[in-house]
Amino acid sequence: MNTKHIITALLALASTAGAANPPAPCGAVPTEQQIQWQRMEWYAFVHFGLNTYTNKEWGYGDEDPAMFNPTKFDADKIVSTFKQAGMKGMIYTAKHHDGFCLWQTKATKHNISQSPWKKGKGDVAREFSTACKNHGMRFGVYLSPWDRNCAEYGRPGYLKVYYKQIEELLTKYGNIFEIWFDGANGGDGFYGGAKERRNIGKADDYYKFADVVKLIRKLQPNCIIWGAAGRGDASWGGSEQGFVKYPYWNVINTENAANERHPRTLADTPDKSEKWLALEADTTINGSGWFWHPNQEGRVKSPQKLMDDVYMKSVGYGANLILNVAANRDGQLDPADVDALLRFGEARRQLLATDFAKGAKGKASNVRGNDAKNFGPEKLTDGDIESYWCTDDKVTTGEVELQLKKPATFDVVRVREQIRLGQRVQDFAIDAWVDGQWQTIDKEEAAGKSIGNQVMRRVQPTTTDKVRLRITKSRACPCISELSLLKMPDIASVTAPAVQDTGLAKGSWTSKKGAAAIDGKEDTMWHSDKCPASITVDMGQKQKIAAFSYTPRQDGTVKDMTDRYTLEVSANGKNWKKVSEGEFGNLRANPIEQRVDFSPVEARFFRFTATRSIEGSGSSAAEINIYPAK
Ligand code: FUL
Repeated sequence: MNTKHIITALLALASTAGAANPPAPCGAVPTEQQIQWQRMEWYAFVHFGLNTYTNKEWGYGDEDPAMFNPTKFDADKIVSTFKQAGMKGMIYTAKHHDGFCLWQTKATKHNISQSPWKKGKGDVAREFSTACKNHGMRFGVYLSPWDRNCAEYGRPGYLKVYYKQIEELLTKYGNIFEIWFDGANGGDGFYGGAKERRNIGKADDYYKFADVVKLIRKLQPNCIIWGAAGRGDASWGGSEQGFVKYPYWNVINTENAANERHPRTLADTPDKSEKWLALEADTTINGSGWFWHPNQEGRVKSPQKLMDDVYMKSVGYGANLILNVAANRDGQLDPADVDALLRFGEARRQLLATDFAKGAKGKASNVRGNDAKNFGPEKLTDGDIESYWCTDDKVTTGEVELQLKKPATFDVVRVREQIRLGQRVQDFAIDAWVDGQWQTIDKEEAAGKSIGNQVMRRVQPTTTDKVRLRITKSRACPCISELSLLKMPDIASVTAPAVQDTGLAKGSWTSKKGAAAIDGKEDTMWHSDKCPASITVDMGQKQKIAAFSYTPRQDGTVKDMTDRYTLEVSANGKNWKKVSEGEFGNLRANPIEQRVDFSPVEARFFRFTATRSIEGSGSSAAEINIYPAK
């Protein structure tokens, strides 16, 4: 038998040995909603209300609604700026502590119907939620429990008002991905003219957060509840500067949930009172405060600071980041804030664009049940966040050596655990093969403690083709889903990308078969087993169009990936005219959005036909955009 035969025989043996079973979860695990939410990474906060006009951070509750008149407010423009920065959604302060509601509510008279804007018919929550829907962004609301306007605040009567507000926001504005209950409470206020101090005692008892959580679960089971005295799904990061403390643990003891300490601690052995409570770090891009202020010029955080002190210390430590970009009195974002946001967004995009470990071969000290197919070391580099390297149950330490395809230079190492199975790792180290020996490269303070959804460790700039991950302490067998090697761009030289034309808003488009290709989400796709295959889209109204773009499937597969097409248009859905046909090049190596221009034409309908696929006999498209004629 030569070596090849021995390997074939061993592989055959391994396959008859059967697949190993996945390990049991360890301790508290996240809900599906928490998992999806943690994968969002970051989104915007927009503080915009009467404080915008009074130059205050907290309104007393007697402010005049007549001040609110943002004549240039354009939700679409704001939301597309966030999208361009790479954010995944936004949360709007529908009611701040001053009690003024910026949607058409029946719960209190102190609302936007009293303002001159749009003759009292305006609804900021509605405009933001529609814009988010049109751009494939998620929408959430901030609803302050503390209400300095309501006469009943501090008494049981207020709860009816407050619950009604929750109900309205969660039933009239589509999917709400997160509801934010600020912790600031009690104290003095207008309270319907009483102008006194009201003390609510323990917030959890007064607001009855247990009931609030039940109500929200009933109305929108997928909504992440922030705050609510630790009864929700996520809580405060512990600073308003946008960082969390490391090591950061998702799993905490329920008794501590209401009064968390930061950094959190993790028990060596899981116990029944554990709860998965994710963290969100919050901060504002402009140093002048959460609301827009006339003196905010020159106070915006630089892209470098946003990367070093905010992003790397929130998302990089495993938490989510909510970054506030306030709208001004016209209802627009401050250009300096936007510039910093887009430059930071571009730097983040560049940081994450290339993973030098992708596809690297691996050797592990232990593989669960010797089942490399399901739990082998190469799961770390397959670009699939769900698959993971895992050891046998009793083995709680271990290492993986990765052999890169070619030497690379990197200075950030990202590691992810398969959090569906709990948070396990308590200590790890990252080494690189440099000058003929292994050197530990993670030199940060508290190097390599927690992992969770992800950690990004800054390491000394290293050039090598061999990297090693060592798990030195874990509550149970480690389940590591990814290891990535990234390079931080030179942020000072990153420029904001030219304002991207995102195409026509797609919120009111319809398509029988192709809904997933026009939903604004690249992680969903239209798929057909056949090729050629078509999708027809009704854009709702006739308009002059001059280009379209196609984004191929984004799930890492080339099977059934369409690379030849025809595009036809129609005014009535019956008579069709071909406006373009051709090939999308280089998709196998670089499956990105490709735009095709054609001669301007009036159309209400378009039909995209996939006429060839790179591999397989089916068709697919992650997203199709249409661009108006200029
Ligand atoms: C704080 C509030 O008091 C601030 O005004 C702001 O809304 C911030 C996000 O949370 O606790």
